[in-house]
Amino acid sequence: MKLYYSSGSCSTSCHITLEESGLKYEAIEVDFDNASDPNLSVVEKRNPILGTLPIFVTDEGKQLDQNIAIQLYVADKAPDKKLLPPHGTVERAEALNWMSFVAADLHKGIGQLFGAPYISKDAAVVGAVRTYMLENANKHIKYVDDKLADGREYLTGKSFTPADAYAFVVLGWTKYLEIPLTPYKHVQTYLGRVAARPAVASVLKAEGLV
Ligand SMILES: N[C@@H](CCC(=O)N[C@@H](CS)C(=O)NCC(=O)O)C(=O)O
Repeated sequence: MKLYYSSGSCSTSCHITLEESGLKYEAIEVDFDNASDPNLSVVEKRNPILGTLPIFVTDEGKQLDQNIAIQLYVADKAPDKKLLPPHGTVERAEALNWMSFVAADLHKGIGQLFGAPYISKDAAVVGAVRTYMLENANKHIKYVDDKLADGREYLTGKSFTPADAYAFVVLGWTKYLEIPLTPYKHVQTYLGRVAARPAVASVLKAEGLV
């Protein structure tokens, strides 16, 4: 299995889930900030319209390019690691519910702030857009904080799932976007807990993020 990722982006969550799975894989960095990175041509060839990562290639040569699908595939390939509850259970549906929330709501709610400076050359417009986006981002962070307030260790309860890998990465963007997490004590504790997992620490190191 081969994962193309860019450091600290949502594709890092696939990297974490691969590392948590204990399966054999190859992780290849693509540096969007370096126009001469030869791996940029992989993105152009494999995902020409969207131009996004992750790009994941199975041992059979099939390609996946969506975080949820990649991580479900990896989790199912390593059943002994119990990264997801069994098929057909409501617990699995709950994990997918979280994956869906992170991909569709949290990722977009926080991630869109990276684009705010490019919306207009007019600083007042950028400021107004940022204010609007911040409100939306905070709403989604608060949703997570409220859920964690019941003392659960991970999003679905006691066990780490790929939803945690994905939420950890996306919530981590708040530091680059200058979104204070001070009002979100449970999220802060949660991020520390996930960061302390050996597989997560190892991926952060491999990607040069610590
Ligand atoms: N819907 C995709 C989203 C993928 C995505 O948005 N990737 C971003 C990084 S988080 C990307 O590669 N953006 C291109 C860039 O940074 O130039 C998924 O869930 O995998």
